Amino acid sequence: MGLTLAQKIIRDHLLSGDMTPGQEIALRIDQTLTQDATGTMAYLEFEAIGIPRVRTELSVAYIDHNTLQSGFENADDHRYIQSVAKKHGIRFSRPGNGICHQVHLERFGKPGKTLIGSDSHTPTGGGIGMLAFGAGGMDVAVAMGGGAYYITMPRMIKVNLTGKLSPWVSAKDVSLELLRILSVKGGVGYIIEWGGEGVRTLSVPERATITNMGTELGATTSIFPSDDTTRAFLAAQGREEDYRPLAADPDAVYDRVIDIDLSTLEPLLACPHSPDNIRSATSLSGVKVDQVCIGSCTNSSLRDMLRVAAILKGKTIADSVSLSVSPGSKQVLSMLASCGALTDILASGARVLECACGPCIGMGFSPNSAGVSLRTFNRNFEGRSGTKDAQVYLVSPEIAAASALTGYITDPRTLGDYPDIVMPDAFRIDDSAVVLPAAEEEAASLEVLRGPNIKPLPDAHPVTDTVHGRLTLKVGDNITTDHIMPAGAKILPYRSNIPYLSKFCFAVCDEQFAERAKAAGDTILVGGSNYGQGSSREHAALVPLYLGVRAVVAKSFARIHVANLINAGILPLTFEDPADYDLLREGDDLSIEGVFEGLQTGRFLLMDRTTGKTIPLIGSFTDRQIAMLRAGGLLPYTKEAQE
Ligand code: MIC
Ligand code: SF4
Repeated sequence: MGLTLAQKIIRDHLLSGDMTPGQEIALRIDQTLTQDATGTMAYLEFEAIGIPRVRTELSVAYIDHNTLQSGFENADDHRYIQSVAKKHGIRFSRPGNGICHQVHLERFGKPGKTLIGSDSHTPTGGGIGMLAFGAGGMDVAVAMGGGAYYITMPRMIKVNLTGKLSPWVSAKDVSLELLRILSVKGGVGYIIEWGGEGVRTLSVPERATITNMGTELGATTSIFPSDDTTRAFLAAQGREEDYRPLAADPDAVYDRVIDIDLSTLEPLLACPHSPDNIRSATSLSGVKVDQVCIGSCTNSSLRDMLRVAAILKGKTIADSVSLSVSPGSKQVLSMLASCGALTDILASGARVLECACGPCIGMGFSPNSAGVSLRTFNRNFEGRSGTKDAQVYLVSPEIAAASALTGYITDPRTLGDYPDIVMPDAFRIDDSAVVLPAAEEEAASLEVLRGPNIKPLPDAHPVTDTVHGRLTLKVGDNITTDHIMPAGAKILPYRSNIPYLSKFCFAVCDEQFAERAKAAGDTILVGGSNYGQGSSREHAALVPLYLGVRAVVAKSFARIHVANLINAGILPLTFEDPADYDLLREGDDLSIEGVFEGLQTGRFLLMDRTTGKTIPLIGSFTDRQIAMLRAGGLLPYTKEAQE
């Protein structure tokens, strides 16, 4: 029986476990990346492990999320990351060099390699045929130290592409179409492999848009084959030697096959407040727009920016619209400048922002009150833009530019001819913003520069035989990490200061939560299905740990978040019967007894001491996870293993 492309890369990197879906497997990791908002924590953890030099083929530390430096906190964190990178063998991509996923694709990604990154959109690398995963900072720290990355062996979905995209329809619409079909939960437990003859019609940046948005499906990762298009992209980046042809075996077996005929797709939008709330541009045309943002790791490639420039050329945006354009990298920005496209963008009335995440993570450019914001980004969760009542729609660069011109949601096909763009044969290569690490002999004497914003990690709390706590918060389905631990300009500078961050925990759902949890001592949280979807931020586990959360009981969990909970030593359990969720009320006094035995059998009993009800729970853990929970998380576990 043949193998899928992902299975082949897994086989080549398998350190332990068997490749049966549902079993835990350990993978050798070739490359890692971090960004600043999760990086400080990841490097503090790496330092705590105590390995002097990274053992990966390549590790890169990017600064792209918080580049405002509105106080010393952020500048100190950047300096800390730069100094830690220099000492421990990590490349440092300076602020301004671009968004981690875009730069990594351009300069470092290699077909057939494994990559983990402390950012949930690391699967962007799948656009170039990498097997790339988003992970918590601790997992990245362990991988930098040469340790394995553990995942549950996923099932395989093949998306079989036929046909060719029509004018004005682009890769973003392919992603949105798959979100329409599968929903934000539909990819959980799967790797999504893109195949079929339609793949040939998509460039590498278009493929990367699609693998980037696979994260929104909850998928473990997404991947495209590596073919002549990949070779041409790498050659244009001056690194054809990194090319390797890769494809699934012709007789590979998939658990599910989804057919998409590219020629039938139309321009789509994801409506507030979920990436799977899909409607067509035609059906929404005429909705008044206040703000348009173009950029983010989803749609900030040269191809996207040239397209936007061509649509805006010679025109002016509507008076009532505020338009931002953030090119994904220094390479993209400098090429836009040299070909004149930047002038077309500026002349239209757009504000050109730095090559960084910017508005995507609420770092400025929040919409006006109840504003309608069209964004070429990947997430439109409530409050993420920085404005609580904003109506955020996710769109392609084509819809974004067309709507900025008219002031209303516009089906771009109504603009007439699709403007042609010419992609260059060679990209402008200038890696001067990537600072190289020190040589090994010099590294030992280098000092790591720490500022006062860096506070110690919360104390580990090994799981006890009886886990007792108050139900201080009960939340519904699809709770995102943006609910658990919001980001944005006011909070992001404190990513290395857990005590300060804790004030904002769950504030989107309930502003009193942090105070209540602290007063309660220990907490057991209750959630609905897909709890913890979205980002990889381990702060969504570490901050609850700090506030006394000892267990989370939910209908189901998102992949990266459940790993982060275990890494933090918090017990994640699910209801045996999801209907039992309704039996629990906020304020109840809960306890789970016989936890040690439960960890072995996979069965637990939740006692509601307030109502006297007992509720069966399940949780199946590997020996490694049990040891981690009993040690109080991945860090104490790794340290114990080293002793
Ligand atoms: C996001 O898009 O939500 C982020 C900000 O990039 C996060 C990482 C973080 O919270 O720092 C992600 O996607 O993992
Ligand atoms: Fe940055 Fe937004 Fe991409 Fe996250 S989704 S990495 S915040 S651009």
